Amino acid sequence: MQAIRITRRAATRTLAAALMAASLPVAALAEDTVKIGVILPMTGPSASTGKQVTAAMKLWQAVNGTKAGGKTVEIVVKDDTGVADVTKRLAQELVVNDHVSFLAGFGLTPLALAAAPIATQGKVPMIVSAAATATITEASPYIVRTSFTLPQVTAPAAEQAAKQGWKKAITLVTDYGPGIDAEKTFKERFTATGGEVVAELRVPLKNPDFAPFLQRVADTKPDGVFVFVPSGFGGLFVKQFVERGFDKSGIRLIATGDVLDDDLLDDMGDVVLGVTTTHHYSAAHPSAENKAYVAAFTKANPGLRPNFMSVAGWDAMALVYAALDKTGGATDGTKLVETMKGMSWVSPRGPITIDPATRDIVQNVYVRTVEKVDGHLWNVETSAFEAVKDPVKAAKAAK
Ligand code: VNL
Repeated sequence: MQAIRITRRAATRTLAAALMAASLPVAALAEDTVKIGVILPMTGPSASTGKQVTAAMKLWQAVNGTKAGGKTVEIVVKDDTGVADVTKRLAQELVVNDHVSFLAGFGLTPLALAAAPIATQGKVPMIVSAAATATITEASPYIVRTSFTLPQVTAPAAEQAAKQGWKKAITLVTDYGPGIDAEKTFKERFTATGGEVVAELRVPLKNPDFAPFLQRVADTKPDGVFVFVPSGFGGLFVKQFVERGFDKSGIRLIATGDVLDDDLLDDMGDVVLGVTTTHHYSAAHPSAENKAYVAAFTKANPGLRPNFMSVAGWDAMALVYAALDKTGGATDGTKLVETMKGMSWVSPRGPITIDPATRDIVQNVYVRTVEKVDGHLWNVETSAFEAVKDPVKAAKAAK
């Protein structure tokens, strides 16, 4: 006992001495450190989003180093547990106590909206690198988005349905912000092609059971069903779709890329071969930038394929670094947001720009088909709509 106590005391003294010796450099270091407070679902049904985004952010630092604008960039990750109130409290703590210069992450729309007032009050840039309801960027002038918007990726899906000869469609979406965006956009665009949406079905976000909704689809017999579910839920949807024999029913399926998410795609099975989706990122995107990204991501995270959430995290870091480089490390939030407006770079997904008018992302949207390549399932891009703006904001601006 005695020996242990002595050892402990000695250890404590050594630690205290070390801290004292280090105290000057530590204070100086704090001045040179810029913190990004990252708030994401790290547990619960959307945990894959937290995992993908943080993995990409860490990879960015492993590849590009930790310095930007002469400062050391430090990432602080917090688990929002999927709850809006928790998100708001964490954002407040990160701004007030941890003095973060950026907030980032935000996996689900209601949680991003809960944090927006904190960004505004604290004048802290809030990089939304997941949530995708069109209106999010309007919730604070400090929000800049590196993910996508549902109207942006859904409009091409409706055109694709018309091209496949659909006359009657049903929409089936998760019942909250991004789902409603997808439902409205699909209906507007599909109707414009002369088609008709004969039923609009909304599935709860919590504990979804698609079976009764799929029964409605089977009974109505449309030419096809358009689907949106958030990242992480596509596996369950496909399972229930197949269980009800839809793959053999003649009823077609078109979805946003959230449904055939790269995080889950390879485990969905051959039943999804040939399914068309529209989205801004596929791990199969055939550019040199993306090949390097996928190789580095997979090496750093064995068994994990990067999905569209990851690439938004990667680009959030690209944006933070570019902004800090441009301000020479100055962290005034208003100035940083101004600096970000209009920035353009080549992402693993293709060329992207921060729209200076809306702070939303302008990017290519790809039409993809599931194919088997070397024994694995991939969303293979077959065509692209270039430099697509969020159509909701573009329509508002045109008025
Ligand atoms: C949202 C939109 C979330 C699309 C998603 O996955 C997604 C959102 C978590 O805005 O809440 O794929």
